[in-house]
Amino acid sequence: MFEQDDPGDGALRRRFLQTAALGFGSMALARTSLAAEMIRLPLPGGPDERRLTTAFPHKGRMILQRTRPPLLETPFSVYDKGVFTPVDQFYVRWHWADIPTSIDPKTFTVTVAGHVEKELRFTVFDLMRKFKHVELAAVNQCSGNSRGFFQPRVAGGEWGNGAMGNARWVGVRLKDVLDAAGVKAGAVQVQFEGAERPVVSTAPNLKKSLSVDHARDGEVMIAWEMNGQSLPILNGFPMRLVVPGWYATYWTKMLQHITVLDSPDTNFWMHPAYTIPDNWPHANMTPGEKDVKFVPINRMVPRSFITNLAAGAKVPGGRPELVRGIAFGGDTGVKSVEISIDGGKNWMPTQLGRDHGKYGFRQWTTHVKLDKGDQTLMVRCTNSDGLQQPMTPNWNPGGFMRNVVESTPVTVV
Ligand SMILES: Nc1nc2c(c(=O)[nH]1)N[C@H]1C(S)=C(S)[C@@H](COP(=O)(O)O)O[C@H]1N2
Ligand SMILES: [Mo]
Repeated sequence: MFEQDDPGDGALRRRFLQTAALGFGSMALARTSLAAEMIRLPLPGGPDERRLTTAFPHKGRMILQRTRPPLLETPFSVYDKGVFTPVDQFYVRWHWADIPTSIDPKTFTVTVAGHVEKELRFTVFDLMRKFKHVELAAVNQCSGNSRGFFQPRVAGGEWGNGAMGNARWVGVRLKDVLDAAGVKAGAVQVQFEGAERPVVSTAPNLKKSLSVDHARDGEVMIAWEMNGQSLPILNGFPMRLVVPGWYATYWTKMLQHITVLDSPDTNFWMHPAYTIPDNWPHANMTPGEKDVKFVPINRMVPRSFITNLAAGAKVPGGRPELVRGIAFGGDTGVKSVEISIDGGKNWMPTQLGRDHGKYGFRQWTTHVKLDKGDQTLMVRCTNSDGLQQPMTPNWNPGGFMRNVVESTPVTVV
């Protein structure tokens, strides 16, 4: 688990305030950078290159997908450095541009209201003091991660594969917080809302809901720390929801309102937004297909990637070459990761790295001996429920839940 001496509340509060004082709690408008540095990120239908930016507060070098509201993608080489994604290169996604630029954690509160015995209100320090701390490694992945690879192309942020990240999250159980408020009989869902607002007041604010049972499963948490740092403001300072195994649309940042509902949430962001064809794990349909039933997106599915070789890499042949990468099981752990060098006919096992918990990235390594010429490497993850990545890509109008076996073409010299 977490290699951290157990700081008392005072120490935790001091550390939190220290990182907050470094500026994590406030944000100037992105500095405009003049000379644009580019990175290759070829997508079917283009573009082949994207702009890199270092203009965002507390963020290092990121791929700029959109400035306002910010969409920042993690450059893929970052995933080769380790199983936990550096906080300053963790991807960023916001729906609405009116994001508070400065938050005082001593006064910012989250309220628990709705179908409860008593309404409660907590600062992040109240949560630290009143509830047991928990820690968990989990992958935060946007529903539309890899959307840019969808063919035919669909509307939305045209992400490459960098709208995902793995962190150790520290916080409190949502269950404990809900229990303190006392969920009344007849409650069906719990709704979450952050502190930002749409620029146009008629646009619907982002609200997402989980079933009461899910919200109280003891794993969903309100986190204030990722990978040993307080959350950067763009990742939800001072506190956010962590929903292990579920797509990040539910991971409400800058969490301000928790509302227990006694009837199902029918707001736009639950339906029709963020819905998938009702055939999990595929979330698949034919473009133009009629009468498809759509349901809210939910559990993640397994994925795996090569991280030390990019498409088009030149690899020496005739001797065993190291290939390594990351995988995750989705809503459960990784059982195995296999590699194929013959277009998916034969699969060979790889060695899995340390298990940091079933919801996190798992590193894998292997050696392959390749013949000279153009070759394609493929990796495939099977999760502990036996669910395996498919060989054909799915399609849906949202560009959600891509998890096809990825191919990496290389030239063996
Ligand atoms: N308050 C708030 N929380 C939010 C969102 C948002 O727009 N506002 N977007 C969600 C979506 S769709 C994603 S993919 C994740 C992104 O988390 P990150 O920016 O920390 O990587 O935040 C989720 N939580
Ligand atoms: Mo997302």
